[in-house]
Amino acid sequence: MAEQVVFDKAKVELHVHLDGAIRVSTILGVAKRRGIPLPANTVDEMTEIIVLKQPATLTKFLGKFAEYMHVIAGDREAIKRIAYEFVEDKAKEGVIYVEVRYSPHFLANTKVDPIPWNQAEGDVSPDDVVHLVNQGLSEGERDFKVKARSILCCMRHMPSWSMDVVELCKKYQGGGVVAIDLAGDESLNCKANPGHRKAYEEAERCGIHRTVHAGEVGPPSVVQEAVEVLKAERVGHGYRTLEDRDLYQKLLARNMHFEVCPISSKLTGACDPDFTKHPIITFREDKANYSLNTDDPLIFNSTLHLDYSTAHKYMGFTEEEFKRLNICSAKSCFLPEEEKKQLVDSLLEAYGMVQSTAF
Ligand code: PRH
Ligand code: ZN
Repeated sequence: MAEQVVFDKAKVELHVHLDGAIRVSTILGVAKRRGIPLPANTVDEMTEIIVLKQPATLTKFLGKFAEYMHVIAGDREAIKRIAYEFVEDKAKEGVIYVEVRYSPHFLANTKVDPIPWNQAEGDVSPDDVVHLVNQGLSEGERDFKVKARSILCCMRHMPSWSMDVVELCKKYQGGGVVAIDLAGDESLNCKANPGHRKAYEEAERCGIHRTVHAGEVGPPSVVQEAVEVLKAERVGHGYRTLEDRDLYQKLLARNMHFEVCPISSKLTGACDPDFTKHPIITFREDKANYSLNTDDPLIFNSTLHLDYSTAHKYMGFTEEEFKRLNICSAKSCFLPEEEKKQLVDSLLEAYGMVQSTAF
């Protein structure tokens, strides 16, 4: 999809999945090296298979990961490489700080129960995955001058993994992991299982930051549960919050951060495909705290520029609003306070908004 660059300034991205942001050329290259057959041999043909072109459902969208995850999962070199290349791709989009998320279990191939992609059992554990991703991200940071941190995802359909996920967050808290997330199919499995609840309690107890995919396709009650039970500090998507005025007002008053993903929300069927009716317009009018994000650029064949140009073209977003929402994003990121302050300052400087202290 060709896109126009409407905001060519420093940006912060808070909601993007590592396994939804892999280069098609890397999938093909790794498959060839590992001797894994794929239904296509060229980038164009493989793109055609992976990409969602028309609005579908969240369930159909989530099925797309199965087209290629078995190629990357369980391969040390590939896992590190996708993290490294991810940082390079973000640098090209003008991102200066990114929080990238993934499920350590989905990229492992040890006896994870059940083995996610039907691949052969091997010796790459979820812990190894986190270590490899951290390495790839930090080498990317060094080479491309983008600050990259990660968020580990629990999956709604696999509550038995959630305690492992929070333990990994604790273990790698100083190694680049900043938060826990709950992703997956909210349409099939709305209420957070006790396994997820326990993991989030432990996260809060240990000072691990918390975000939850909620109100993307699920009702406002899922958002309420995310905030009140799971103690989410940010909401992934959160569009359907608007259906409950009281809840929305309460979250506005608390300055809750919504991680908005416009292109994603159209193609997963989460929102009306008519962008002029998008919930982000209400968020903007109410001066809510939200970010603009890609979610899964591989599957949507998109870039962050496309999300920005869509907001500009169909929703009347201005440069001023782009600056405001990026400052909100920086203020809502999961970095330690001092680093967060530095990030906010670097945006203010990049936007020419620094108050001169010279007399
Ligand atoms: N909504 C819910 N789950 C999502 C989304 C979307 O924002 N995008 C990715 N995912 C899930 C996929 O199953 C992916 O494998 C997993 O999150 C971890 O990145
Ligand atoms: Zn997501």
